[in-house]
This record gives sequence, structure tokens and C-alpha cells, in this order.
Amino acid sequence: MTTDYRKMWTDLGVDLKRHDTLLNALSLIYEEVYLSQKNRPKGMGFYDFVVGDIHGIRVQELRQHAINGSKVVATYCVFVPDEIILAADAIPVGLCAGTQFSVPLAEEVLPRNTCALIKSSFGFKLGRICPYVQTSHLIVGETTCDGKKKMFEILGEYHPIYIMEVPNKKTQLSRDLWMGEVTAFKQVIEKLSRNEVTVDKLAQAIKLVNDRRRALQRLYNTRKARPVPLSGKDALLVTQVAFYDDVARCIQQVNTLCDEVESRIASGDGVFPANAPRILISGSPMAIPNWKLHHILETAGAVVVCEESCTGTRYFSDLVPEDGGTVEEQLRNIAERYLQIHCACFTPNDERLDDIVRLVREYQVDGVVHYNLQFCHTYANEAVKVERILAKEGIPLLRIESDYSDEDVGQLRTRVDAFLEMIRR
Ligand code: BJ8
Repeated sequence: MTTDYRKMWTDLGVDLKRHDTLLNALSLIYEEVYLSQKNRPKGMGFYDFVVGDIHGIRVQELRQHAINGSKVVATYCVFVPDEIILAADAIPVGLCAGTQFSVPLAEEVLPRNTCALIKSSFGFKLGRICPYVQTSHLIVGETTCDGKKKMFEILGEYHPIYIMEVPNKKTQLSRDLWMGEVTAFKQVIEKLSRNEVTVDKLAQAIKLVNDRRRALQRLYNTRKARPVPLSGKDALLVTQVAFYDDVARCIQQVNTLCDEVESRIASGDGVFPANAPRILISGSPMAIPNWKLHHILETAGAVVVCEESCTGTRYFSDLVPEDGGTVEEQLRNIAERYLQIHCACFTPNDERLDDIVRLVREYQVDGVVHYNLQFCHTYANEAVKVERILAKEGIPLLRIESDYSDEDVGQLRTRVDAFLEMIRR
């Protein structure tokens, strides 16, 4: 990193000592996990730069927006509609919560038997480690799972917070409740930003966020090729960065990468041999810098071709219809689209099972790895149904439960090796 951002971080109240330790550790991990890969697309250079500058330029941009009077709205879940935030000239930023670094701090307050994603996000605020949190004017939480819901109550003692109630069913009653929540959220954001969400503004924002979804869909489509033109690790990183990058820049970078990757497909250039076992990972999201499972799989000779998760297909599948003629119609379109996210917080959630089977076929998958973060009860319990449907379809499955620490890496490698051996037979 060439620019010295220390003054900015200090002004934001970041604990520089802890922050230095985090950035040093991240740079070592990135080198080992990412820069060691061979034959990566040139377009990944942008993402190498972004990670190398992870708390630099983007934070500076957000801070400048804030100085100019815009509001920064931080989120943890794909249920919070970016469209509404953007339509009010505010900036959404998806917070990362994928590192073990902030977990011990969180455990001083929260129960240890809480999922790593919850502890990691809480620890970032508690330890004043993340400049994105520090820059934000409001954190928007949700009621998707009990652990998060109760953590947000405590997080509210440290930062302004607003909670959206996500229903647990997809009945008409639940749809009406969710429409009410989306409408109330618009009012909260209008009040925060002091900007009205108009039909024109919302139409522009819907189109912009859809364009990001289209770009990511395009990238994922390239992973259906054999041989695969980019690694699962690289594709995961592109999605992770999309959560906090400027939306227009994200669209442009992803499409540039797609141009290159599509020409690789045309010339038969791949990053793994054509016969490498093709893996679908399904389950809990992997927030940056949680690259553990992808790294284990891809250094064992497999290639991850798709993620059925909120840092994968659930983030960008389904567009918001762009033809709403009134704000109410647009909000209904937004509400309906977001209810198509098949998170395990819903009961029943059989659409997710259908998605997994469909993705296995579309991406020519040889085996599924079901991933759930330790202490995440919704995904752990839903794995029972995933196991049944995949057994019925004759698709091999490996169930992994893990956290952000390195303690189980050896054991995971052994299990992954055995699974790949079984697939190859
Ligand atoms: S829409 S998956 S991003 S809630 S892993 S904190 S569920 S105990 S992250 Fe998620 Fe939204 Fe659903 Fe997606 Fe709780 Fe489970 Fe932890 Fe989780």
C-alpha cells in the first residue's frame, strides 16, 4: 500500500494497533491463497489491488461522500435492498465478517457457541477494527436468525442500528408484512438521507443493481465451461468485493473480466484440467476473507464451479422488474424479488433444494459440499433435507461444519481428499 491512510483511520476512531495486525495477517493469507495460483485471468489484477488496498481508496471514497453530505448505510445480509439506499443518494456497503481475527474480542461479550459470522462482525465494531463500520451512519440488521437478531440488540449500544423484520414464511400474510417492512425502510432511509425516493431515482437504482446482478450472472455462466476458465477462489472474491465496491465500477470490472474469461473459453484455456472434479458449495455465506474451504478443495485438485449461497447465486439470481410505474409498484417489485432468496431462515424452504439440484445439472457438478458455519442451526438442520434429495438424485455429498479458525484444516483436508477419491472412482 503506497498511500498512508493512517490519519484517516485515526479520524475514524480505528484502533491502529489491532488494525495493523489484521492487515499484515491478511496480506500473508492473500499471498498464500491467491497469489500462488497459476494462469489467472489478467482481470484479477484489479481484485489483487482491491485486497491490497482493502481499507484505503474505497474507505476514502465513502468518507468523501460523507463529507459531501451523503449517508453510508452498512448491511450484513442480502435481504436489505440496496436499491432503496441508492435511490436516496446514500451508499450501501456490505460489511465483511469473515475473519477469525475479531472473534476472540466478540467472545468477551457474546456466548462462544455463536456462529463465527456473528462474532466476527460484532468483534469488528467492539474492537474498532473496521473502517467501513466506522464510516457508516447506520447499520441495517435483520431478523433472519436468532443469533444475529439478539447480537444486533447489543451492537445497537455501540452504533446506530435499524432492524428489518424478515418473515420466516412465504405466505400472503408474510408477503404483506415484508412489503410493509420494505416501505418502512424507504421512510427510514429518506429520513436519514433527507432525500426523497422518487420514481425516477428508484428506477435508476433498480436498473443499476440489476446490471450488477447481470454481470455476476454472466461471470457465473462462464464457470459452466469445461475446462473452467477461472478458479472458484477468484470467482468467490469477485462476489465478495461486489458487496462493498462502488456499483458502477463493479459492473464495469466484472464485465471486463467476463470479456477475457469468455475468450479463454473460446480458445479452450482453463485453470484446471478438464477432468478435475467439479464441486458445488452450498450453504452458509463466506464473507471476505473466508477462503478456507475453497482453498482446501482447489489445492486438493478439485475446482469449485458454483456457490449456492449468499456470496454466490442467492446474491444475484432474479432481477427486480424494471417496469414499475409508481413508487408503490417499484417497492412491491423489490419486495417480491427479495422474497425469492431461499435462505434457511424460511420454513419450508424446499425451493432451495430444487435450486441445488438444478445447479448441479447446469454446472455439470460431480459432488456437492454442504458448508455450514458451526452453531448455525438453520443451515445445519436444512442439511438433512439436502442430504436426502441428493441421495435420491445419486449426487455425492460431503457435509462440512467449520468456523474461521485454522484448527480443523488438517482434518478437513483428510475428509476432502477421501471425498474426491470417491468421486474420481
Ligand atoms: S439471507 S444466509 S446473508 S441471513 S451463518 S448469521 S444464518 S447463524 S448469514 Fe445469511 Fe441473510 Fe440468510 Fe443469506 Fe445466522 Fe447462520 Fe450465522 Fe448466518
